Amino acid sequence: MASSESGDRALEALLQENRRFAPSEEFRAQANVRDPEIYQRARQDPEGYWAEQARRLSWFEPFREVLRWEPPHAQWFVGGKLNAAYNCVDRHAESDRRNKAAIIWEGEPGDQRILTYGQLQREVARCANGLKRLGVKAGDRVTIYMGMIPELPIAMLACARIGAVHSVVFGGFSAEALRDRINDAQAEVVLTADGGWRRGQVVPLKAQVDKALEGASSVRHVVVVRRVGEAASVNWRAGRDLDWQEWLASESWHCEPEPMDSEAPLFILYTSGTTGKPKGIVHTTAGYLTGVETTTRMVFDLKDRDVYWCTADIGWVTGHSYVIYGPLANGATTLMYEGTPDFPDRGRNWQLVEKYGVNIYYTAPTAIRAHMRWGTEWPERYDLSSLRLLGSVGEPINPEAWMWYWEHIGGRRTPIVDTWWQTETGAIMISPLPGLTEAKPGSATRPLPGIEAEVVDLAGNPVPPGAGGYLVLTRPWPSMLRTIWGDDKRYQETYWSRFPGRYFTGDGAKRDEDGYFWLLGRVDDVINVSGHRIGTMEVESALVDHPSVAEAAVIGRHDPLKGQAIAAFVTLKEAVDTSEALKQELKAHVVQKIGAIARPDDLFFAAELPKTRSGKIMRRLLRDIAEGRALGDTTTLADPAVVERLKAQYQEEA
Ligand code: 7RM
Repeated sequence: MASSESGDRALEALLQENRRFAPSEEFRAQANVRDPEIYQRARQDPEGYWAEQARRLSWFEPFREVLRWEPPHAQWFVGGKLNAAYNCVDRHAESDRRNKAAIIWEGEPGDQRILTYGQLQREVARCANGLKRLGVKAGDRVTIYMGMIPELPIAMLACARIGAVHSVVFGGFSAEALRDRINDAQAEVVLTADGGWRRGQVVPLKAQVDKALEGASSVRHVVVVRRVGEAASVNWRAGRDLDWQEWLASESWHCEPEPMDSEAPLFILYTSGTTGKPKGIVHTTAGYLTGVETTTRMVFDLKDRDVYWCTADIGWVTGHSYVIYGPLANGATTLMYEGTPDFPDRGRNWQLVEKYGVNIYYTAPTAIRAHMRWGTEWPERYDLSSLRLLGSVGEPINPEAWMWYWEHIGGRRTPIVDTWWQTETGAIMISPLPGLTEAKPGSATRPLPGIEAEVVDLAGNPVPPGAGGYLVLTRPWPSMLRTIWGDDKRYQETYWSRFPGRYFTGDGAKRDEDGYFWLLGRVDDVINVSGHRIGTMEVESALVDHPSVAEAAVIGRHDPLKGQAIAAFVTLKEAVDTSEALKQELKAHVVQKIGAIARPDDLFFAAELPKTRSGKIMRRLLRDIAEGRALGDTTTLADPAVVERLKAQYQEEA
């Protein structure tokens, strides 16, 4: 398999890991899921299990059929009608939870806003009316490009309320990346902000939208939230641009939710794949909501009195599912924070935990490693005793980080749930159930009830315990992606052709003697930098777009903090000289094309790239070089001397 040797070495260390952490009696006794029979029950009757979960939602019309599976296309809860905003907001607003906090928001400068379910219902309804006035109808796409401000979930839920399909684009993406996503979705309305706060600086969002819309565009209207005011200079295009406040000033606070088919698309979210073009992952209403409602309740053990905090940005799937839809579907209180964990100082997250009495905290290993590096003095300054459950997501968590998290944040008291899932899976697939599962640091443990996973070899046969292979999901599940927007062929090829009838995750994994899964990272051309997915081809395309570049090969190399770092090997066009200035220019070019998350950490000028006789760049050898390993098999190279020279040169310059 394609997983690197360093991955294998790390895994050997992982499999030596035999510490076990069982939930305390106290936690077990109060847990939402206490009966281990649940796994068995779900396995015997998966459709019955999922139907039972789906019935916890509020339906305008009940479904008649649980699953219609025509591989690789699934329809769940066929014939049902429901509304996602109604399920996340109204049904709580119309209950005793009306005055319960739905969203506790804190801005980076320290301003706050708390929206109760009752208030959220009104804000969402008013925004939905505004969208209708702009002519947005069920099925139309709306692009949302904002920072972490309350108007972002209000906008998402407003779309859901009228059946429009939202496409949230992470505020860190560049104007060009935004343009591609707007064009692909053919959005007619963009909702944005003048800017956002990040480390005391303004991120100029509206200016990026203006750039994205230069030339021809499907967009008729841009609505702008005033977040930073004077701090951003904003150009105004009369007739196209609207001020959020003015836009909504005369709208009614009431709007009937649209009854939507179970299979109506709820949102598109773009994610990186093996080619240069990001994939628009499509999620539908009933299956997605069932998946996130169930997993939030079971994995995070949510209780009505909890304050729950997932630190992800809503621009990523973790934010969609576990900042907004999952917690709100459960009627929970979700905390949303605008800024970064190191502003104004490195104690900001712990200060927020203390200030709001956070009970459940969900973050990424890269963030945990950053806190480790910053030192225990920061968490020690604050009272973290409210925490009762911790979660991890985005990449494999190394046992050292797991232990640090457990000891210094959880006070050796809280279970940790290491949750494996993807944009495509919509919801958590492999994770402990905190009241039942004995955790092993570094393992996501077992598939949740109703989910079936296997590790297989290239031929699709299950591998024995301890052997590496490809992670596949062997049964459809409600929150699975339905297609890639506008490209169903790519959907079929990417996920369902490698192992027909089974979903290919793109991840390598091993299973141990206890049936626990150990994730090994991607086996395709996707890099995971700080829990963010970046396609090697996207970065390569951005580099070769520069007039000086002839060819580029991009790889992910191991990085102790970020998981992986981006290393680019570039050959220049004839008559172009290498220089430090050009190196910086090329990095900046990638930032301009994609966004700061894709900025190469290393950029290396090569005279030639190692290629096979058929002309394929051998990225595996570049990885060996960048990770300082002995070179693997070079016999298929057209000219083995190329890679030897490159290695010598790299060692000299690195
Ligand atoms: C939720 C999310 C998906 C990729 C996935 C994996 C990696 C995510 C874990 C993990 C090991 C985990 N969606 N991944 N969670 N690897 N253990 N707990 O991250 O679409 O952005 O990325 O992330 O490689 O395929 S994502």
